[in-house]
Amino acid sequence: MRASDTDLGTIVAPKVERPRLYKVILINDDFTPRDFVVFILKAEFRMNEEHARQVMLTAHRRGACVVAVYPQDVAETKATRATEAARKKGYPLLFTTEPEE
Ligand code: TYC
Repeated sequence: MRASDTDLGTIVAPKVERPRLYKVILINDDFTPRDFVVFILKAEFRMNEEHARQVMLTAHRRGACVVAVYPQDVAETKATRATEAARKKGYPLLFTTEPEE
């Protein structure tokens, strides 16, 4: 215990760091059917049809789109599950993760 901890005149604010958040990013490709991308976004990221279609179209037009932001373990698990679901169907669809600034 430090002397300052017992000093009744001192209020020590606990330093709580927020866990860093990670973006899940959807990457465009020329082969995965649009409807399959929408299906995966709804299934893995719990999006409704309209939101899923908007995200899919943004990735299609711009090359990539941020899908959602989560703690690192959740982001990596979701990106891996979604990518593997596409592989099982023979599609090259890719989800990546990167830390949020
Ligand atoms: N570009 C694909 C097509 O034209 C559709 C697609 C959209 C694929 C977004 C991947 O992240 C993606 N069939």
